[in-house]
Amino acid sequence: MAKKLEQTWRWYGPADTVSLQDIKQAGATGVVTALHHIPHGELWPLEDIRERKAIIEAAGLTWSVVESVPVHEAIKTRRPDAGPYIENYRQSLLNLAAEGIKTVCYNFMPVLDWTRTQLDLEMRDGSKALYFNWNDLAAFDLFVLKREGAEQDYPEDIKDEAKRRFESYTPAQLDLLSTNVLMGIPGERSIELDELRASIREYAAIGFDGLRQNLIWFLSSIADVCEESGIRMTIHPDDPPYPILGLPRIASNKEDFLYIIRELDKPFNGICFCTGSLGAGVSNDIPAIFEAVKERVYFVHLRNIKKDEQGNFFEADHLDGDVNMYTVMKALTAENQLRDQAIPFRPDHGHQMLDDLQKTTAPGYSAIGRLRGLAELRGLELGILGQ
Ligand code: DNO
Repeated sequence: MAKKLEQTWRWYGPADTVSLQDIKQAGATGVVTALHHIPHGELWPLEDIRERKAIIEAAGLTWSVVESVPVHEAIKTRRPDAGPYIENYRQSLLNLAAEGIKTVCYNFMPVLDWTRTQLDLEMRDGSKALYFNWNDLAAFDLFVLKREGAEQDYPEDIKDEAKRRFESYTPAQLDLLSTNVLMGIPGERSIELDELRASIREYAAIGFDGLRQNLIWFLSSIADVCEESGIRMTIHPDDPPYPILGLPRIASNKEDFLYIIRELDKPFNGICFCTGSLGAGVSNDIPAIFEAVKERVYFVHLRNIKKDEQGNFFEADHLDGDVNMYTVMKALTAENQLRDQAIPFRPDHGHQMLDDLQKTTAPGYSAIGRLRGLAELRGLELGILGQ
């Protein structure tokens, strides 16, 4: 009998408006969560991990993946004060492993996590999706952030349109654009403009090669702990997968991932294969990337996007978009047959739809759109497995 993937669901913890019961009704068995109340860089105490695990298990679910144990900026930039943050990271991993939670997602994106310019793009069916638009990003970059040298990063047509938009937007629209770009993970804090400016300067000095080296240094610094405790680290791709606001990006395409897994060639050094993040890259061939790195894929985000000629993209329905989800699912289910442990996947983001349109929900993480996504994806898997 063919093995099924593990169906998981991201939960932002007890404060999430989507409950553990909702997750069960969506049909997921695994929970993906993090201790969002702990500031980046601080130690995750055993007690807090136990408490979260107990809440999840009391609901009849399991905590399968941690998304994320955030990597502090001092580590990403390898500042002289990085040492204590590395120590905290190592101990947090040990504490998680002691509770049997051994798949950990993280990212190495400078300062900002995922970036969108709009969180409520209306679809033809009236549902709402997250959206990334270069003209708006440039409007923010050139006229709100006023980043030095930003003019060199955009073609003329985008600069013209950005100026037009900046001049026509109301102060409220401009505020909303900034809020969207600077937004952090729900329950975690957003970045301030001045902080972003300072970081941009810091990363300019580090550059692409420096950031790559910092990542390998970070992984080397936690390697013994991961190997001894059986932790598998999974790096999340950059979202979107290209440099923005002058910040370097090092996990955006096949070459990046091959570099990361070969430069530190140990099984603990794995990948969170996010089809939506990678899919936004104009030259990214998603099935080809999976084929190249699949042995190191320990966690999967299934999401779709639609791009236009300018490279702008919106998040499409899970089975509809530029990513051929059938091909991806076929490769994924085949790889899953080779594993002792089922590969966990989660429906990543979903449209805000039906009753959720009236609710305040974490952007991308309303219940019904993800429930639809998960249902479609599990149906696709079942169809492929033929049982
Ligand atoms: C967005 C998420 C990301 C992801 C982190 C992983 O919805 O996929 O925020 O959790 O980048 O560290």
